[in-house]
Amino acid sequence: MSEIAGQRPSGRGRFITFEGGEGAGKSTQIKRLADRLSAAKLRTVVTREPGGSPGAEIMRHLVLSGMGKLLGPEAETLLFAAARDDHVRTVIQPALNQGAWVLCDRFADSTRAYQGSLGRVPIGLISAMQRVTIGDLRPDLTFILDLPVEIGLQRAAARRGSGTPDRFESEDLRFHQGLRDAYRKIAAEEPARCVLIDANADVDTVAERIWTALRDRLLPTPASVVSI
Ligand code: T5A
Repeated sequence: MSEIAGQRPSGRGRFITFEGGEGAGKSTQIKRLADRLSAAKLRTVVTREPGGSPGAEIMRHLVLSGMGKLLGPEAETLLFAAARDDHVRTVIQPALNQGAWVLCDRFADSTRAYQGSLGRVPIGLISAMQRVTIGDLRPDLTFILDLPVEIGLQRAAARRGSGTPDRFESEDLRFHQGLRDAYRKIAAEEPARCVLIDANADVDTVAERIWTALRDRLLPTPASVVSI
């Protein structure tokens, strides 16, 4: 039987976030990791932002439709913050309190990169909103999936088919290059929390890179892994 010793069922679980530009492969890799953790008998909760709770999914609809953009960068950032507040209170924190491993597709780094670096919303305002929405909550580990923007956009377009690009997919190439730079900067500034993953490879190879990093960071002693 596959099993990982050292799980803390009565303590706080683990909070792992996935970040990156459009079409980087976050959803694909979260599913892979969730399957692997579940096979190792760890309770996992997969969620996403914007969204992840009924209230936050309403906000998701607003921002991805482009309605938030019409209100201006600060107001659009407030919509993301309101969604995060509901998501953290009703989904993420309760799951962590029950010892689950929470895998979240985007979190606060998305606000820093999209609204902060690219949207020019002052970092002081973003930090103030963050104090309200997430308090002391920080991911134990953040995977930043990195790949050339053209490849990510091609993947996103192929998946979308004849559908319309959303609010952020519609931005120009310079925006997406800036986004990639912003994420690389976050990874460089916070190496204890963030791992930059080269996502320009096939799904299995990227999944293995993520698994290796997770094992090194969160399951540090070989003795803690009984068999996987
Ligand atoms: N946002 C979000 C903000 O501006 N501020 C915030 O605070 C927050 C939280 C959310 C948008 O909101 C913005 C950022 C976003 O623009 P979304 O619809 O949730 O939008 O979309 P994204 O999070 O951007 O995610 P995507 O759906 O674009 O891409 P993923 O999840 O990174 O990629 P995935 O796994 O769906 O893969 C895309 C396609 O590529 C294929 C997949 O099969 C799929 O078809 N693929 C690969 N192909 C080849 N090789 C690989 N290794 C592949 N991996 C996946």
